[in-house]
Amino acid sequence: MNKMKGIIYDLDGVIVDTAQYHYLGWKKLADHIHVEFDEKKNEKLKGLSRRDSLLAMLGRVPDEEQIKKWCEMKNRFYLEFIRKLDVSVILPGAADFLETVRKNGSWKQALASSSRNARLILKKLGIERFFDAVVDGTEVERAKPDPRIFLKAALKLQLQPDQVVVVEDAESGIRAAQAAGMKTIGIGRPDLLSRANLVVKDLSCISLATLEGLFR
Ligand code: B16
Ligand code: MG
Repeated sequence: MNKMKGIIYDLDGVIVDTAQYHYLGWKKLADHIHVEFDEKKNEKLKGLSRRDSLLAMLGRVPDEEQIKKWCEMKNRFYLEFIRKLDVSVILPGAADFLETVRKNGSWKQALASSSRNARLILKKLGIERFFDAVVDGTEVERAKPDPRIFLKAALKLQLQPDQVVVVEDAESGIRAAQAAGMKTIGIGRPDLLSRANLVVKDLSCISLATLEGLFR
């Protein structure tokens, strides 16, 4: 049996804080098409795919052509906002944690993000070198809470689900990881992520010993 273990990270809300730019992109689209939208409504979009976010924002299902057009428009706005992205969006403890795990050598690391822009963001921030595998929103048909994104990441790491812990900030992501048979660490509010094996504020609050403890 393979002794290696794996960590699969979500991107937005775990490693980087790009949520503010997603919000600004949706807000610009909402203003453009005269739909009411604010930060409170935006909370419900957290972790959803681009298409699901649009439908949640509208509260209805327009025809496919319209969906495509508005998704593309939101993405253009989003890309404008992240054009000058810099390392200040990396969340507390994330870079150090990725580095520590990498150096330790007995863990493989993967990224599993619903974002179709995930690779671009990793590249812009110079952090793609930490990951042995990446699965992004272009590679999966079904968004979280469907477990397939995490199963695909584990497959790329050549690990079984029970050798893997998933780090997620969205409830849909925790559900997806559990459906995949993986351990879970929630990043954020314990009341919202109570399903997770462990909930912490950010990656500065955990160590390799914390990870090992989950497998004992
Ligand atoms: P894009 P994650 C998710 O990233 C974001 O949390 C979510 O707000 C966004 O709608 C989704 O990616 C799709 O992003 O429009 O760039 O494809 O949390 O799964 O890393
Ligand atoms: Mg997230």
